[in-house]
Amino acid sequence: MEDCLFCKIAAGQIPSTIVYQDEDVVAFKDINPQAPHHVLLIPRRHIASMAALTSEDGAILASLFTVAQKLAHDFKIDETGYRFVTNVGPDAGQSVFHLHFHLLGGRALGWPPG
Ligand code: D5M
Repeated sequence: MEDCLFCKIAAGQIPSTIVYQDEDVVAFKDINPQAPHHVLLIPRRHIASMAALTSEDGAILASLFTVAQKLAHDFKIDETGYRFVTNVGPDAGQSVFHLHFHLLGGRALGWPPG
């Protein structure tokens, strides 16, 4: 989608530190990390947020979760624990309107989140 920051990152038009990519999913380091390990996982295809998902999107969600599981293992945060979250809309603080999941780990994470 034109003028979408994460579409441009997925297309390689804006630099990022990519830690994983395949034909459907891209994972890159968050520019403002909130934990020792903080990466964003996105579908290459533009989906504005979780609120825009449909029953047709099961396969891409499975891919996102499977890649997150692999990265958590690679980062060795599966031994201690990690969080995999998506923000939806203003009250959750969503700032980029291309579906993305935050994978956070490497420190104890508080609950409830701020
Ligand atoms: O999270 C949006 C996240 O996107 C936020 O944690 C910063 C991150 N971000 C913004 N621009 C970039 C670039 N250019 N590279 C990497 N990460 C970026 P949200 O859940 O929408 O608040």
